[in-house]
Amino acid sequence: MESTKRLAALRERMRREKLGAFASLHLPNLRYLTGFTGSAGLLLVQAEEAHFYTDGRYREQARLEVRGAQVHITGNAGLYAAAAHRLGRVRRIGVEAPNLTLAAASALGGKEWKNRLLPTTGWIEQQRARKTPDEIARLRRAAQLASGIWPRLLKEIQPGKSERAVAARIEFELRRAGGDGCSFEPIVAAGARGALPHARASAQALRRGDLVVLDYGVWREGYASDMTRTVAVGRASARAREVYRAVLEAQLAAIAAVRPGVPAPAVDAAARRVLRKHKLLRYFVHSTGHGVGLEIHENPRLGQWTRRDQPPPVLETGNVITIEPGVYLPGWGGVRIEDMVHVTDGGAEILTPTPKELLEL
Ligand SMILES: [Mn+2]
Repeated sequence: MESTKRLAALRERMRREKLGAFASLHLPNLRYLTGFTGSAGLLLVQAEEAHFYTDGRYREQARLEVRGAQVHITGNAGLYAAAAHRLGRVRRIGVEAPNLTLAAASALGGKEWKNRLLPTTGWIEQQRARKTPDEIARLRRAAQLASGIWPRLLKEIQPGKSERAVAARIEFELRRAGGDGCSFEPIVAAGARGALPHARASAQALRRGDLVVLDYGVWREGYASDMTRTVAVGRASARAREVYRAVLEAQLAAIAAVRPGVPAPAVDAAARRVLRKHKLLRYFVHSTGHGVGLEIHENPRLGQWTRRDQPPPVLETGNVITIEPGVYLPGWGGVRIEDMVHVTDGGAEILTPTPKELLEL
């Protein structure tokens, strides 16, 4: 049923843009539109019919999962050749420009591919940004699962333990709690390494007085979670507390700015305002957040908006986003605090139940 509605919305747009067909090959979009969870496929949508191409490995899986499209198993010639055959002389074929290689484009569109294929960006992703109640429920359960392992994780935060040991504990506990693995490689960054926003967990040992940034998430029922907390090993220094308070204040200000109809950059600006007041703005080197769903990073993006050719995204009821300001002081360390937030008619519902006061472990 979901797949029928989602395909109907795509077809409506195809009609408006006078497309003869639309080809999707981005796996999260395929899952969204048809339910297919495998690792290779191509969906060809036309006004009256839809065809799903995959290879022999997925014969049975596609039969069980795919809704709203006729399944075809392709031979050696590949997905594009099979779809090209079906397309015949159809013109104005919408393709997902960010996901289509030149090789695939010419296999799909033939010699005339430049004239036949119409590059599109974000058509399905825009639909995906607005979650259904079922998707919200899955995201809530994913966030709860990840938060559920937090108390066990804290036991691992001790002087002498390596960042890698903590990362391994995260992966283990997420699986054991019923997750389908990490939604991205966990970040565990202690001491000065905390100043690298995307540090990989290393062999470095935690030391007393370190701040440790822990950023992790889980896959559950197809949906990702994402959360970050920063804790102190032993007592935190006065400076650490000061920076922590400023980041928490920024995070709360950004959450308070979340409601339907608000441009996403306004939420980012709310976090920046607080950090500017604390003279920490120049150490905030990324955006305030991002949508999360079938992908760990998706629409809407919550950052500064510099484009003049199009308006910024506006938050809508049903968006699920992260709010994750951070401060990164080179040579000293970092603080980031991240929650998942559901945009509701009334404003914001925080999906991440883990408390946010500074823990000294
Ligand atoms: Mn995130």
